[in-house]
Amino acid sequence: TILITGGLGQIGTELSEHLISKYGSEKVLVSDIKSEASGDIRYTRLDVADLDKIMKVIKENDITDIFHLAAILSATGEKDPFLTFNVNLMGTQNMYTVVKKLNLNKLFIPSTIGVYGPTTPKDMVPEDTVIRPATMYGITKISAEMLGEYYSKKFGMDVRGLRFPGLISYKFPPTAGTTDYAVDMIIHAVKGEDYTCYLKQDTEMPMMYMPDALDAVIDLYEAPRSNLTRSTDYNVGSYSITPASLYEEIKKYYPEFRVEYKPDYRQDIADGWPHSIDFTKAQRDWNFKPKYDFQRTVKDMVLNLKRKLKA
Ligand code: NAD
Ligand code: VAH
Repeated sequence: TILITGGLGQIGTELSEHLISKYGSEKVLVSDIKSEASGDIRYTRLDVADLDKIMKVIKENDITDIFHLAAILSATGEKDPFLTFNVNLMGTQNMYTVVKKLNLNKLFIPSTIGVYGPTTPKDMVPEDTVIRPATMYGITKISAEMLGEYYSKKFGMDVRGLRFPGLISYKFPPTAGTTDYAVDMIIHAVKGEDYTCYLKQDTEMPMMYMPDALDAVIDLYEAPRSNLTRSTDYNVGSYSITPASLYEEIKKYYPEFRVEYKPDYRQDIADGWPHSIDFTKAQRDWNFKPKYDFQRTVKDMVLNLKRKLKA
C-alpha cells in the first residue's frame, strides 16, 4: 500500500487521484494534518512531525511506499520559520527513519527550485551549482534533499526526488507559495475580476503545468534504479514566465482584464530564485518530457476554470 503525506494540498489532491486510478483505491492511503477529507478515498489524519503515529499508521496499513508531500511552502515559511523547520526538515527526517527501520520499498520527496538562492546564476541553472538559499523553505528543502541522498548511499534506501518549478493547476488552489500568482491571475480573469499582483511585472520564474508534474513524479518513481544518476534533486520544468507575459497571454481570452502590481515580501523570495533551469539530466535518465508549453497551459486552465465556475 502507498501512503501519501500532505495529500490534501495542491499536488496531493491530484497525485492521490492519479495513484488511485493507477493502482486502485484500496492500495492508496491519503493522509494530511487536516482533520477530514472529502470524496471517496481512504484517509487518515497524520502529522508528519509525530514519529510514533507515523510508525503506527505504516504498520497498521502495510505501507510499502511513501509519497511525502507534507510541507510548509515558501511564503508561509517566511511567516513561521520555526514551524517550517519542524514540518519540512524534521517531518522528512521522520520519513527517513521509518523507511530505514521498517525496510520500506521506496520514498518519493518533491523538492523545489527554492533550494537555489540569490548567489546562484540565474539562467539555465543545473542541479550542481551555487546553492545558498535565503529562505527557511529553501534551507529545509536542500537539507531534506541532501539527507535523502546521504541515506540512499549509506543504507541503500531508495529515495527519489525532483526539484519542481512553480506548478500551475486548477483543481485545488495553491495557498502558501511565491509562484501562486500565476494560478491566482488566471482565476481572477476567468471570474471577470481585476487582479493585484504581489510581484513586479518583470519577475521571471520557471513553471510547469500539473499534468506534466504528475507524469514526472510517476516516471521518476517507476524508472529502473540503475538508470538514475541522481537521487533527490532532478530538475524538471517546462517554460519561464513573468507576470507581464502571463497577463498578455490571458488577454487573448479576456481583452478587458486588468492587472496592477503591488510587490510585497514575496518579491524578495522570488528575486532569489532562478529565471530558468536546465532539466537535461531528467530527460536523459528517465525520459522526462513535458507536454504543455505556456500557451497550451493557459488555454487548458481557462477552459477548465470556466467549466468549474459554471458547475
Ligand atoms: P500545499 O501547501 O498545497 O500542500 C501541503 C499539504 O501539507 C497541505 O495539505 C497541508 O495541510 C499539509 N501539511 C502541512 N503541515 C503538515 C503536517 N505537519 N503534517 C501533515 N501534513 C501537513 O503544497 P503543495 O503545493 O501540494 O506541495 C507539496 C510538496 O511539493 C511540498 O513538499 C512542496 O515543497 C513541493 N513543491 C510544490 C510546488 C508547487 O508549486 N506546488 C513546487 C515545488 C515543490
Ligand atoms: C512556492 N510553489 O512558491 C512553491 C514552489 C518553486 C516554487 O516551491 O513556494
